[in-house]
Amino acid sequence: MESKKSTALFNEAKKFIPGGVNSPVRAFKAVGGNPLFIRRADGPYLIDEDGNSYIELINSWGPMILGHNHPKIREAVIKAMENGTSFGAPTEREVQIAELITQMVPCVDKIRMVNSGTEATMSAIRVARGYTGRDKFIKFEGNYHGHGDSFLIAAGSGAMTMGNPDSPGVTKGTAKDTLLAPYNDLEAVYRLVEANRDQVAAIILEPVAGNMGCVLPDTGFLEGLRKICDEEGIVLIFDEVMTGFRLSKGGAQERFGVKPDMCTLGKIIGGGMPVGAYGGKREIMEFVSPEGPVYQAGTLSGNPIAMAAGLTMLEHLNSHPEVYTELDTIGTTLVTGIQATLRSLGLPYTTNHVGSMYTLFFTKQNVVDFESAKTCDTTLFGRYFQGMLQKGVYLAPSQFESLFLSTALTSEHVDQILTANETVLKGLV
Ligand code: KE4
Repeated sequence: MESKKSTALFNEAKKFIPGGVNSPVRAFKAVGGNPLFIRRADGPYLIDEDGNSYIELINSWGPMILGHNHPKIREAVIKAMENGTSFGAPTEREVQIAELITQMVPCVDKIRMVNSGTEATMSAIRVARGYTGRDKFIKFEGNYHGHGDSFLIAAGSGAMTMGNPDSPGVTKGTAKDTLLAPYNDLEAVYRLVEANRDQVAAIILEPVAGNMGCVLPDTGFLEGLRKICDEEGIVLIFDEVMTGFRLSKGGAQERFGVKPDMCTLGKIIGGGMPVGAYGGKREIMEFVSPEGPVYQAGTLSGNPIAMAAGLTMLEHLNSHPEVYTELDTIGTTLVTGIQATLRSLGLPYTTNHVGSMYTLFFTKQNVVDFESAKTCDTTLFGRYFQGMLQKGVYLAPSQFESLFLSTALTSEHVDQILTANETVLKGLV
């Protein structure tokens, strides 16, 4: 595939933008080569500046569950634009989307809109601290909750990919209140709670991890955390920025039947526009300013154009539950096909999958946490990534990211992906 224009643009970009990108994982550092600059996207396709078309499985890191450039969302945005782009004042659509989310997401009685997943998680932890009067919180190694200082400790996603899961710039004063446990390790959580009795405000986790690759909760893990939080008066926060509206219309909390006290949302909620949100039990959310004392604010929070895109997306998902059975079928067909190829080639690699999220891990081990994820051969993954790209399939440029499927994928697209997968894996042995 010709990539002259992308390469030229990347060289220009590096003069003015750190690393040439506005988010690190886009730079292809983990897989080698230069990133592709994308001109447009449509359905399951990304088209780059050199005119190459790819079937893509990133979905803009999650939001594009209906595929790119969906007519319903495009038209809603264009229509909203006719009335102006930002007012800095409340609008009807904010009421409509808030009410809809309280109907779709089990734990949400009240919700506050922000502009990213990072803002959502930062705010949720602050509210949990304000509500409990406690300072510390527990996160899990390999989970990524955005780039807020207190989360960049043993963080996943780009932080893990770039080899700085503990970022410089995070002060010791901040880090001391972040307690770490291995994902899926309830005993470790009990020990932390015991050693920090009455000091832990919250436990926050990805209910299905996507940021060390796709890692599922062990049976009983979510239920065990719910029990600990009930016993200890700790706020249980599901970070559903990735899983919200993806694993079901009510997210992981609906799919796994465990209700947190709060959750954070992003990605799909904005239909491709910059939106995050945090919500939860009424008695907790009533602590948020101006109703309560915990301050949080945002110039563009609830932006009318973003709300138009998000509301259209959520109304579609809420009224078309068949989307989720369709995504489950696409996911199962694709992953069982990959597993069949691995078996036929005698390759002992691991696949983790739930609904429209999956990861092919280049390790023989089961991947259940940060340590087992780190056993992957990332060089081999890089060769797989580049091979798939040459075959016209665009994957996440990191071993430590979940892939995402959309309803824009037909059985023909799945066949193309499986054919490319088989050819590329054959070339690796
Ligand atoms: P944003 O601030 O990037 O909107 O959301 C942060 C965030 C919070 N919580 C979870 C579970 C997340 O997955 C994310 C962001 N996800 C990454 C992809 N793994 C965003 C991609 C990027 O950093 O460019």
